[in-house]
Amino acid sequence: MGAQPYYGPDFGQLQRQDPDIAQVLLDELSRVRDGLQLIASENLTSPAVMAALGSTLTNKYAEGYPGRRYYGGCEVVDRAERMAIDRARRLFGAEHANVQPHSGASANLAAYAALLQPGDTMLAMELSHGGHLTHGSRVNFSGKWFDVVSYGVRRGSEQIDYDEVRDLALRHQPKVIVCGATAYPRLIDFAVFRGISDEVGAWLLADVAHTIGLMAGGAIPSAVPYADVVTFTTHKALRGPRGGGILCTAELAARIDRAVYPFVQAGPLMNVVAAKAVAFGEARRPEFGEYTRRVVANARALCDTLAAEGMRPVSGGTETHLMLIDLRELGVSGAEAERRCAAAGITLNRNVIPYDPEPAAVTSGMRVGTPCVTTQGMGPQELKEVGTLVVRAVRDPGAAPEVRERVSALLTTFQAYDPAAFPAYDSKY
Ligand code: DSN
Repeated sequence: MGAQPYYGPDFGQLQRQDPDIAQVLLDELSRVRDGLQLIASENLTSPAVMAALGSTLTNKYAEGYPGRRYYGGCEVVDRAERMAIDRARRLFGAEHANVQPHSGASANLAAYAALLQPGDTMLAMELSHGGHLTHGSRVNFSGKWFDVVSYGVRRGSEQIDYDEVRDLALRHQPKVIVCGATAYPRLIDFAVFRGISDEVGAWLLADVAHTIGLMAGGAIPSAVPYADVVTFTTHKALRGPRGGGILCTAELAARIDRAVYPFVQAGPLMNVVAAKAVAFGEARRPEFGEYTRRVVANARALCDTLAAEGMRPVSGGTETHLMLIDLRELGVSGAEAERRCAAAGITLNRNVIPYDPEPAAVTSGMRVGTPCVTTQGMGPQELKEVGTLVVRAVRDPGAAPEVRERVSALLTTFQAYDPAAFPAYDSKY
């Protein structure tokens, strides 16, 4: 498939001035268009979001907050940040929003800075059971600066062991309890976490980087009514620009704002803040709600197909946008499955599974998600086909050329960034 730039008259200028980088952009667009994107944390953001990102707002220094900046000339970008804050608050029903964090990791760093001192105790989900690096991994600041106690999933159900969470909380009296995960296919019971946090007098921090989009669209229950602080990213199922954000109660608003700026970050990326506002605006539309419900239905269809073909879903299924597959019965490592899928034009990632005997570079599992293919317009019927292609690619490396052909055939109808076949960006938007 030929790669055509999908937005902006400036692309010609880039091609003339810097053909090497222009070629990288075109090649990446070809890579996305020519393959199935099944990485659970990625999406295909809209041309409107792209336009905000590629704007002169990238030039503006705006340390501080709207109306309280440390630079002149901020009156225009102030409007973008106010709109982003206002839209985020209304979208999620939150008392306060900070839209400046550069990423989910920066949002977590700021949230911890607002609530903890170095050496304080926090309770969070073990990375190898689906948590995140910033939830206390020893190789991350969170594991170095705080006294981290980890909870995991039960061996049998492979779902969060809420009894263990409560026992650990009672024993260790953490100042913060973190819930939320990056490789957990089930819904999280925020009410139970709230109850445990209240019992031990801990702040409840919900890191819903993965699921915030599904919450925005109403496909799954929101963490906002339960958590004191909610950290999130804007580029996953939410389909906005790469970035982070924080929602919190009015009580914590000033602490969170001071933690983001000036404690953790200096100048906000105002083009990204404007793009976040665009994405929050898109997410308020009924069509986005439909999209998120379809993401979940598609994940279920894909998961059922994989399970029927002998790929065991961790925890027995999915209630979100992602599934975690245990590959041990197939005798294929996660790393090998990732390679075999790549050879067949399918992009996904290896992932540790709970109690994984293999190291993170190898793993016994793979993580598969549906935000991208759903944005491309695919439905449960296509996801069944995707499932059979994934199984074929993983089981038989020799089938790669045939799978690639079938992937291409599917993508002629559901091409990324093709206005003619891209319902998400239909002109009615
Ligand atoms: N890298 C993200 C993910 O893929 O889940 C988490 O930071």
